[in-house]
Amino acid sequence: MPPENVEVAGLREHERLLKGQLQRQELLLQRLQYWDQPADTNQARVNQSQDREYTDCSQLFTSGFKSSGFYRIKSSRVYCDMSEGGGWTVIQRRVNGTETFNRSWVEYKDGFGDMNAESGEFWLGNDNLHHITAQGNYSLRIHLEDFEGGQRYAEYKNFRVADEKDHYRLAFGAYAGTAGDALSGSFQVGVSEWASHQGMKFSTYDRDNDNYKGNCAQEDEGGWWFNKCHSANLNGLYYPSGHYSAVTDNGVVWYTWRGWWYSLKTSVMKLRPTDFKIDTADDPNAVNRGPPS
Ligand SMILES: [Ca+2]
Repeated sequence: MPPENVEVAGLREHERLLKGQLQRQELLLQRLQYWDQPADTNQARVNQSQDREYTDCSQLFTSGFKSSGFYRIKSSRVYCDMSEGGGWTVIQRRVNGTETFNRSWVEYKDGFGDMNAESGEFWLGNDNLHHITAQGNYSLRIHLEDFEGGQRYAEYKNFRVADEKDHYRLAFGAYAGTAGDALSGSFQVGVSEWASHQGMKFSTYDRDNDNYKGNCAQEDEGGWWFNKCHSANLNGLYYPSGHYSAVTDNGVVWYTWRGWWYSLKTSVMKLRPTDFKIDTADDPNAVNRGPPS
């Protein structure tokens, strides 16, 4: 073999080795990305394109991912609720009290809870809330259930969470729904001054940013946008049955529906761009009506 051919053969061999290494590293990388995935929710994510960064669940929905489950958007793992028109990025879920929501500033910042089970309880994290809502105009939809089988919802336009420097300050716009506008505290004259959550900073037991001489997060046992202290606290203490008595109103509270002394069974908070267009053909909940025959 002439020397130049030996050199080419050597380079080819080297190329083959490198390609093999690359393939193995890619596989490893893929496995690392999915290592925390339970088998049953793997499907949606595995099929998710790796070369595209989704801004939220609404983009995934319009890209053809129509089943609820865990997905990846930007740098975080999220639960997408593809019901109720689809495209909802879930930011909070309480269903059975498995997870404690009385957590530190850092835990609320990064998020906590069960991000594996389909109905796990979690908080997506204040940094994530900020990053998602800084991308555009988002609506917040809150789904609530009591222990008697009742269901209500509250929706707010222009939901926005500031960054950590501004203590994850809350802003929201017009209300619509059936649960009442507890967030603004406008249900009763004179109440909003101390009960409104508009413009409030986030507080945790170890970071008191509220307007109260004491520490709302400590007394009410959860992190929230407390004022002095609240008319809604969906991160409060979970009680196994609705009515409760305590030194203070520390339950999972939505005042305008069940009052301060009833702790709700279910709370789900989720986000979607306000201008999201629901295509009824895409809506898995829509009743399919064929043309008259
Ligand atoms: Ca205080």
